[in-house]
Amino acid sequence: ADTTVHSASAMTLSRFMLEQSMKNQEYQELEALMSSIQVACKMIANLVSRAGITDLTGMQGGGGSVNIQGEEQKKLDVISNDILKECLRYTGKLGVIASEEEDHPVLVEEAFSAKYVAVFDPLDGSSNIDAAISTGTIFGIFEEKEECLVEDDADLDEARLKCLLNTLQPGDNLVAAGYCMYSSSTILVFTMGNGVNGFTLDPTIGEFVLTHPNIQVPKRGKIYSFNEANSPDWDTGLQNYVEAIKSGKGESGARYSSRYIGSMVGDVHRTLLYGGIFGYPGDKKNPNGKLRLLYEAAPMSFIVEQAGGKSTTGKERIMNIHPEQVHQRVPTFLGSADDVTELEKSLK
Ligand code: AHM
Ligand code: MG
Repeated sequence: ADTTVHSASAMTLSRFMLEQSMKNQEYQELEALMSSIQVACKMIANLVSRAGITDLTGMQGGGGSVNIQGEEQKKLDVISNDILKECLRYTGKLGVIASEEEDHPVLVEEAFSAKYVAVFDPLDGSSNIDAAISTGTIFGIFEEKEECLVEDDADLDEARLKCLLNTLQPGDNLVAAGYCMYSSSTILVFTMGNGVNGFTLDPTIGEFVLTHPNIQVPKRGKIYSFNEANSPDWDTGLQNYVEAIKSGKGESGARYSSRYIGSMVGDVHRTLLYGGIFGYPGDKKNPNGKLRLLYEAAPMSFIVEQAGGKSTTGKERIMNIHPEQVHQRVPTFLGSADDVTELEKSLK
């Protein structure tokens, strides 16, 4: 049998973007952004895979370095943030970026009045790094609101402030979102609002190739993915829901399995492919849960909805929420449409 892999005919991410932008002019500028994001993801994938060898596991500065949310920063969190920032800066398309690892949104000076705003979590799930468990990069792209286009003679400080406010947009305004998962393979999944496609990094040619065209999340699954250790602090509606699905007393009658990595990208990726429900609920201690709206919950919600699934706080669509703060948290439930609808009923 011929075992040659004909990579020359593979749909690489670059070719995919080229074809998309030939069909639709609007994607032309996103092409440049996607091309720098894919480079950043390749660099981060490489660092993550060699972290144990190159002494990149462990804490930034030997420990003690914390981000604005009081979380300890890992060396790789900081490096991944720098890589993404640098790669995005030179596209000339971005005016502002907001990141989990930056206290405040950062203005990209090279392109003060560019068209897009990027939000990202450079290395989500980084508490898993030291054990070589999957992690990921999450990103979202908004268009800049008009007020940010700065005139030459404008008061720069005032203009700057207005520009920074551009990051506070609801998920519904996202023009693209995606994640790159660093696992047994490196997989980049993204949407530009016309479906969801997944690309696997082929290390033999250094290119992302289309392996998961038009991802559709199954209408119903059999897996739930929550940090169940927090369940004593959950509200009773949620406790009852999980009790029901694990004992076969839910709507589908199936007995669900539990899977939880503690890495949102991995848990959401599995939910997209196998179906079921992933969540980080609010609880007595943390009423808004843990996940950040702008660069975790909203981009993932866009992807899940584009794949035919649902995403909610339990009370409203996550994509509807207008952020008030860059690092604002939000209770998050997403996955198969029927599973999320069933959960919503029990929360009422
Ligand atoms: P991080 O951004 O600091 O890595 O935290 C986010 C991660 C998510 O990937 C994951 O869903 C969640 O934290 C897990 O939290 P917990 O350990 O409380 O279950
Ligand atoms: Mg994170």
